[in-house]
Amino acid sequence: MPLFGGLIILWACAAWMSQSALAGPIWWNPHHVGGIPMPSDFRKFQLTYQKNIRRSLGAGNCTNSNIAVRKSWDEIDNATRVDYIRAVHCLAAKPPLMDMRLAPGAVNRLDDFTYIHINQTNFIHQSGYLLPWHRLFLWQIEKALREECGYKGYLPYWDVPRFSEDQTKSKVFDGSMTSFGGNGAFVPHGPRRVILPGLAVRNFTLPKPAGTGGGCITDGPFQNFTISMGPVAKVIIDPENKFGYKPNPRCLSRDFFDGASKGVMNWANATTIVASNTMKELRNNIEHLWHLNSHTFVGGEAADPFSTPNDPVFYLLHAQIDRLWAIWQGQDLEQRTYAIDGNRTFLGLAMDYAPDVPPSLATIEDPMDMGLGWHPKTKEGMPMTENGRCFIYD
Ligand SMILES: *[C@@H]1O[C@H](CO)[C@@H](O)[C@H](O)[C@H]1NC(C)=O
Ligand SMILES: *[C@@H]1O[C@H](CO)[C@@H](O)[C@H](O)[C@H]1NC(C)=O
Ligand SMILES: *[C@@H]1O[C@H](CO)[C@@H](O)[C@H](O)[C@H]1NC(C)=O
Ligand SMILES: *[C@@H]1O[C@H](CO)[C@@H](O)[C@H](O)[C@H]1NC(C)=O
Ligand SMILES: *[C@@H]1O[C@H](CO)[C@@H](O)[C@H](O)[C@H]1NC(C)=O
Ligand SMILES: *[C@@H]1O[C@H](CO)[C@@H](O)[C@H](O)[C@H]1NC(C)=O
Ligand SMILES: *[C@@H]1O[C@H](CO)[C@@H](O)[C@H](O)[C@H]1NC(C)=O
Ligand SMILES: [Cu+2]
Repeated sequence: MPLFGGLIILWACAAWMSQSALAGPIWWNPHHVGGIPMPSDFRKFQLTYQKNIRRSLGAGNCTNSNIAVRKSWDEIDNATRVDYIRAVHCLAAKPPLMDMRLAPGAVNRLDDFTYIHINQTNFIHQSGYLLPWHRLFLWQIEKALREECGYKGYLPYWDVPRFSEDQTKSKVFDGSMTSFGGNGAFVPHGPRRVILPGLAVRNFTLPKPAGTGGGCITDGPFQNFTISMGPVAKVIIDPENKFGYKPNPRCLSRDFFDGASKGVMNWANATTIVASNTMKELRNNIEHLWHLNSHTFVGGEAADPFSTPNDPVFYLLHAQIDRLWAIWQGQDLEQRTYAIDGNRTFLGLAMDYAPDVPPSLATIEDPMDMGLGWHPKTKEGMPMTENGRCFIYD
């Protein structure tokens, strides 16, 4: 049992195949990917999902020939990785579009994303909005990378289960200039409990296990990256800067914690997730077997439930979560696309700053706040090939 396996408090925030005939139209590179190959039981779910999505495409704008294929970072080509990293730096060099009076620490275009994630954290984790909100969030950054910074590919995902035994074997974290960099420098530290501000429960805390880093990352293209907002979840909350909106320029830190990956975010648990029978089961499995663990594994900035998008790997981490939901939905698009489960707030708790949000069950008609004035209904964030969305995961 991993250290945190029994905790009650949980925040929310492929290159192998046995039958080549199954490859279909999906791009596939069987070489040099490494890690633990996808087992056939998971592959079965993946193929059903891909087949059902492609069959569902009609004569609309999303077709079999223009559908975006979101691939594993380990399987895209080097040039696409270089281009993605370039585009992230490009957004980091652009001014924010948001009103900086809301958050003087929001200094670049990436911070527009981090800001709204902080602002919405207590509604979009451990709630019914977790999956649809993050789906639209990912779609927005993918669009910004492509339209504002000329990125030619689509959002990649971190192939977590393939590298569950040693994530540094993945090209996501191998420390090369085409990765997101590796662990943070080792800084001696123990486990801590941090307070999640805003919940109307006195000092609601989240445990943070001690990993093997803790300091600034020392390699890769984000080595000298400066982040500005946050941290938000802290041992002591400063009432003058409760949500970390003030500028706080600093390096990107990580704190790899193997206990959240090894024997946890493996193929068996990925399969348990996509094999869930109901939406309630799916959401519970995603939150407890995967979502918290993937943030906890990376640690440092990525483990702050509010300002976690400060770590550029956040988007690949959430693309994997979105992919697991997509595969589950794709087993039965008719029954599952709009399935929802969960409360309107974090664990149904009241918030000290939003007394008029009833902490009741979320519905697909509820509006969500995506930032910059966009308030789509929850149901808009659920399908993958409608409302301007058009993507499939390989
Ligand atoms: C990938 O691209 C980077 C940057 O251009 C280069 O340094 C590296 O050698 C390339 N790696 C491979 C495997 O081609
Ligand atoms: C989020 O932003 C709204 C204004 O758009 C503000 O009223 C609210 O207090 C903010 N919440 C947090 C947690 O920052
Ligand atoms: C970061 O800064 C150091 C010191 O100036 C430099 O040696 C290193 O190459 C920089 N790394 C990147 C990825 O720019
Ligand atoms: C909550 O945490 C603050 C420090 O951030 C501390 O001063 C206060 O005593 C704590 N309150 C309770 C009820 O534990
Ligand atoms: C799934 O993850 C849990 C920890 O969240 C772990 O205890 C369990 O052994 C894993 N299941 C499998 C089948 O590996
Ligand atoms: C939260 O949702 C559960 C069902 O998922 C429901 O039983 C409970 O009443 C809700 N809590 C609140 C405070 O509305
Ligand atoms: C579909 O394409 C048409 C023609 O290019 C365009 O006018 C319309 O806005 C598109 N609809 C969506 C939902 O993207
Ligand atoms: Cu989140």
